[in-house]
Amino acid sequence: MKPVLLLLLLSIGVSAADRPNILFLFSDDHAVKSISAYGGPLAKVAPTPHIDRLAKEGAVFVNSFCANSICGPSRATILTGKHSHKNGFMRNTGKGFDQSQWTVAKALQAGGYHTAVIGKWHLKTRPVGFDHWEILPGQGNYYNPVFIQMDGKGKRFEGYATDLTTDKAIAWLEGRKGAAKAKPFFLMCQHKAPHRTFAPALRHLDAFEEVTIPEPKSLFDEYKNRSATLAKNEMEIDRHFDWAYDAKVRKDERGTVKLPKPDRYGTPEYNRMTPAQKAKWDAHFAPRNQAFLAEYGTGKMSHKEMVRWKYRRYMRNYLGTVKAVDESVGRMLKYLDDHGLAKNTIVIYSSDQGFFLGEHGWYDKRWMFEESFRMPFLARWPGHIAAGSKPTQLIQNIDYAPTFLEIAGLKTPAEVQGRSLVPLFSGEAVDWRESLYYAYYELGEHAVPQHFGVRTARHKLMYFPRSKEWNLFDLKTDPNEMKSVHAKHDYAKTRAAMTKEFHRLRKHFDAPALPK
Ligand code: SGN
Ligand code: CA
Repeated sequence: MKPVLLLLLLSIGVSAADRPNILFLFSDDHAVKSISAYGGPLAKVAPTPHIDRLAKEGAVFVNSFCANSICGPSRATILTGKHSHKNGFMRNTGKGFDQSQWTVAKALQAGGYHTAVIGKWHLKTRPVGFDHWEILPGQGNYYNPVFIQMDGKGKRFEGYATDLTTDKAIAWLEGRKGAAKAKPFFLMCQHKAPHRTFAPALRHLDAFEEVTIPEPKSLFDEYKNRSATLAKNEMEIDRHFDWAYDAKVRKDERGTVKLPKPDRYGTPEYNRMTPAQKAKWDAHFAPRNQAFLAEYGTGKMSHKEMVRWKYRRYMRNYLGTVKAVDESVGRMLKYLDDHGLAKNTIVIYSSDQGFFLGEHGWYDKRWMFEESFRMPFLARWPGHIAAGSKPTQLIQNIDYAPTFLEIAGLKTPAEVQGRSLVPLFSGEAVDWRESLYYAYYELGEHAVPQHFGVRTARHKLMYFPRSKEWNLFDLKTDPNEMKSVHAKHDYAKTRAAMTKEFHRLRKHFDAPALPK
């Protein structure tokens, strides 16, 4: 909305309070594959009915991506509408987010919104631009977590992080009073789940025991025909998924059975639990671990069977954590319904990046491959977003800030690099971008190299500076990205066009020189 229009509305009696509320529901590492509204093999096995409600009553953006597939950088991009090299938060390690810069939270607050962030923050420096905040320190914990209060002190709460984050978000809405309540709200409700260590609420430990978990085609990827850096990764379910920390087989449960590596991190989440919580945990895991250990101990379990067992254990826990996130979305939507807020609130569900659920043999994210490059993005805004629509445009987290601002009737500064998604809400054709820029800058965690790239509707070009390798994927003929066609004669034209587009985007976004 233009300021003139806003003035006009105000003069005819539409108060600023009539501006829509913005409820941003967010999670950490939630792969689109584990949201049933996105379809796919897990949709039947592990439905997410509450998140799906947003798709039914609003839109599911089927081509939504991040700019840099890692936690802090994605969050910094959301707040600033800019690529990592412009907001300065290029990797999780480092000084922390520079809070002196422009953010959408500051703009909304200054523009008359009542603002809050609750849950995972992960930007190191304290939130600015929020009237209220209560955040997890760093990665936070699943069980009996500490939340940092506005006085800077940590306070421990008994319970499960996803439930507590939801309780606190609802309590903040419930506690809005007086002049603050007269304002529209901007609430970021941000979960730790389903991030590592993939620890479900105790009530969900059994939730996926009886279902058959489908296996991705590339679970036993041998990393041929692509950058040599793939084989050097340290995020395989086989070689890196920790037995105690990730797979939940504690050392003290193993008797004489010796498990292969790795076994590095112990059981910090289990150690946080109360005796009653531990008893519930053990009632679920102990018999299953004993059955596995007995079988493994016979020496007859093949290596592949063992990897498959780890994969299923990983998935059941991951999907278990998603179930509580889905319930949280349900509770938030019910709160809006019960308080007459549904109509004038835009609700968005998203997550900081995607995640590998066994594809290429992996857990974790970082790579520009589809599973971790994609971000869920669902939005409901009655009367404004066509119900049941599935926009196919290429969107990215640089677009969220300008979207919030347009919804709020506020101006987007020229320095913002994303575009408002509001024109896509009607479901009609609009003139839109045809490519996305990607940049990953971390320096070696999980042994993923820095890489940069461009994606169009059909192709993806990736550049790995350290090894000076280029990979090109044809997503139509090779949706699982198993073979680079960069050196193929048939792709000479595409290769030239994609390379040109890569450099055009780098110039457009004023990206720094590529590392040598
Ligand atoms: C932690 C995890 C990693 C994960 C990073 C980044 N290890 O370091 O597996 O890749 O976070 O995740 S853990 O032992 O602490 O769980 S991010 O979501 O914060 O970017
Ligand atoms: Ca994350």
